Order: sequence, then structure tokens, then C-alpha cells
Amino acid sequence: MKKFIDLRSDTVTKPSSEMRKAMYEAEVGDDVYGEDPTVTILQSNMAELLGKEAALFVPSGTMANQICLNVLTNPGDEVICDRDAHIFQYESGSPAALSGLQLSLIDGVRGIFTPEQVEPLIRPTSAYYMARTRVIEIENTHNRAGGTINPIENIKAISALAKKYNLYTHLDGARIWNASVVTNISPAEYASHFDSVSVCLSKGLGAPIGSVLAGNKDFVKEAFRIRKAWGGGMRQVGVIAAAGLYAVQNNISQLKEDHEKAKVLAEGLSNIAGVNINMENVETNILMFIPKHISIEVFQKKCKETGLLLGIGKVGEIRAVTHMNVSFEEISEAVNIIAKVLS
Ligand code: TLP
Repeated sequence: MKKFIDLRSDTVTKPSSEMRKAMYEAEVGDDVYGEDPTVTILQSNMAELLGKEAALFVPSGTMANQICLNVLTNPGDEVICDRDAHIFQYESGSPAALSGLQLSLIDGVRGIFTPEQVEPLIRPTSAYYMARTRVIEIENTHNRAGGTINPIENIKAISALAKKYNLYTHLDGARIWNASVVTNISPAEYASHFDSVSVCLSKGLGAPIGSVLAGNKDFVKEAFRIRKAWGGGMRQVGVIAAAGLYAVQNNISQLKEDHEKAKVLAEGLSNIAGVNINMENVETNILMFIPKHISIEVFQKKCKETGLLLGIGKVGEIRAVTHMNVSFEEISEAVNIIAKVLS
């Protein structure tokens, strides 16, 4: 099979041989009975890492987000989030389909909205004819905005606003690890400003599958019930929990290298006349750019023919995501391919 340089996503990362060894050696039990020892260790480690009372292992980031929203709300409620939020753009309409929610969208700046933008959207509780505002959701780092980090002061201010109005807060922290290695703010510090948090093990951390949600004990007890109701109860999944454990224990600090690769890639692209890119916007491992004078579909296809896989961001934008399975040499090669395609 032809070897591609795959920059479509950090989800394409494959389990290393050390990770596979941990999976092979994992002790397992039936997790629907709560008897898988490896899952139990993962969940308690994750609760600690996120500074929450409890955590729950789930198959995907989408399921983690959707269970959290479901537990925090009642049908007919409203969730305030950024227009480019993953829960709005990429979760198949699940807030409406699974929980009867409507989303109130904010045009944030590169995925980041302020308390001043949120406050006017909070509906008065006296207005019985309006949807009830129930949750404010923040994504950090923000995927569709290009891996942006939400400043902690902004998060604190939004969390304070939520408290003032008796609202819940949810953090889509699929890539909170990436934010954390840049800011040195721990995942627990980030999570402390939210009632619920979801994190992914299967992106830059390299596990083949798995996400975790966390919150207080009652919240996670209800999340456990919803996970089963939605078909997410899993049996001897210590084999994959072991991959997740390995990932959080070994692969967080290497994300810095992924960020360096993104910078190198951005620098290379900024020297190509046919590329529109803002170097300053590259904060973590996701970068967005616009190839000029060519449709992104044609551009994507030509790159693929030359051995480079790229994703799509917002309309007209190409998304490139760096990760542990792409080397610095391959990043240079990717720049050469793009230069050639656009020449
Ligand atoms: N994002 C995927 C695609 O869905 C776009 C990717 O390739 O980046 N929250 C955020 C911020 C995410 O980026 C993703 C996945 C999820 C949640 C959902 O995770 P999964 O794919 O495990 O359901």
C-alpha cells in the first residue's frame, strides 16, 4: 500500500508497540458490572488528573460530550456555544436528536467568545415561553477554529457568569492536553471551572479508541446509566483502557513536539506564494490555510495523488493536523508537495 503523509487528523495515530504490549497484558473483567480492573484504574486516574470526583470511560468524544449534555439538561433546554463548536458542527445533530436541545450560537473570535457575548443570550427564567438556558459549552483547544487555546481568564469569567445565572458549564476538552502543555495550566485547573468535562485519549495521545467524561459522583452515576441506555456499555474493555492509561502516562509531554511540527509546517507554507496562512494563529497542532486560485477539493485531490492527505476546515479552508506518527522530514516533504501542487 502506498505510504501517505497523513495530516488529516491526529485521530489517525496508531498504537505503538509499547502501547500494544500494555493492551496485551491488561487485566480485564465485565465493565457493565463495573468489574474491569483496568477500566476502574483508568477512571480513577482520570478523575484525579481532572480534579473531579468521578470519571467514566466511553467509546468516543462525541458520546462523552452528548452524555454530558444529556445529564445536565432537560428536553427543550438551550445550550450556548460557539458557532464552530464540535457539538454543533460535527456531532450529527445529536444535541437535538438525543436530548431535545437547541443550541444558541455565538460568533466567537477564532472559537473564543466572551462573557459580554454570552450574557445577552441568557434567557430570563420568568419567560416561560422561551427555551431555558441551561449550559454554556466551551471547546479547548478549539478544533474548527484551528487549535486555539481559550485564555484561562476568559474561562474563569464565563464560569463566574454561569454561576451568577445558575447555569451549568461543559468543557469539550478533547485536546485539553494540547492547551495544557502550552500554558502549563493543568487539566485539573482547566476542568475546575466546569461542571462536566470530556477528554479524548484517541487523538494526539495515540490511543486507538476512547474518551473519558468527568464530574461529580451523582453526575457520573447518571452518565453511567445514559451510556448503557445509548448502547455504550462495554464488557472486557480493559484491553483498550490500558491503551488510554498508557497514553496519559506517556504521551502528554510529547505533544510539544507536535506543536513544533505545526510551526515548522506553517513556516514552510508561509513561504509559498499560493498559500494564505496566518502564522500567528498556529498555537497548537492544528493549522488552517487557504490555497489561492484553486478549489480546495481539487487541491486536496492533487495533494493526495502526490502522497499527502489533508483535511477540510471551515468553508474554503484546508486543515492540517500534526501528530506523533508524522516526522519532521515528512513535514518538510508535505511543504514540498504543496509547493509543487500550487506551482
Ligand atoms: N474531531 C475529529 C472530527 O470529528 C472533526 C477530528 O478529526 O478532529 N471534540 C472535539 C474538539 C473533536 O475535535 C472531536 C473529534 C470530538 C469532540 C469527537 O471525538 P470522536 O471522534 O472520538 O467522537
